[in-house]
Amino acid sequence: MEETQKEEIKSKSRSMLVYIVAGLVVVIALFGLGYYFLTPTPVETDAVDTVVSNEIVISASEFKFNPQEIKIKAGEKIQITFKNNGKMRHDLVFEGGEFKTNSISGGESQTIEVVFSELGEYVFYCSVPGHREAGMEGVLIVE
Ligand SMILES: [Cu+2]
Repeated sequence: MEETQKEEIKSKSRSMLVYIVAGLVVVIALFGLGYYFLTPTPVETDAVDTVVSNEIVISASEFKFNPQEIKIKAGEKIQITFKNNGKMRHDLVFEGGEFKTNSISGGESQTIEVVFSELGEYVFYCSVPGHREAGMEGVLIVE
């Protein structure tokens, strides 16, 4: 073979390599896109198992809750987000002790899930000593 022919073959095989690499990149990109578009958006496990029909926010400050009266439907799962907008630590405790949050610092929040099956009125309060007496009390009405 002559030198020029060899050179030609070399350059041909080089450009073929470029095509193969480019092809691979395209295929990988398509797989990536397909994966991106076909993969279902992840759903939080909770959202699948549990239908949260109500979301309530109760905020606390010195020394009251807002709102102080809440109405919910019996037997429904209720998500209560307790926000401490005050400066001191506060918590949210439902009388009976079945549902309560942790004592959290000002600026923090905690979400709990509650279910009240029995109709009635349930008092909630802050269990930090002295706070309930100072006015941190409210009522949850289950209807
Ligand atoms: Cu408190």
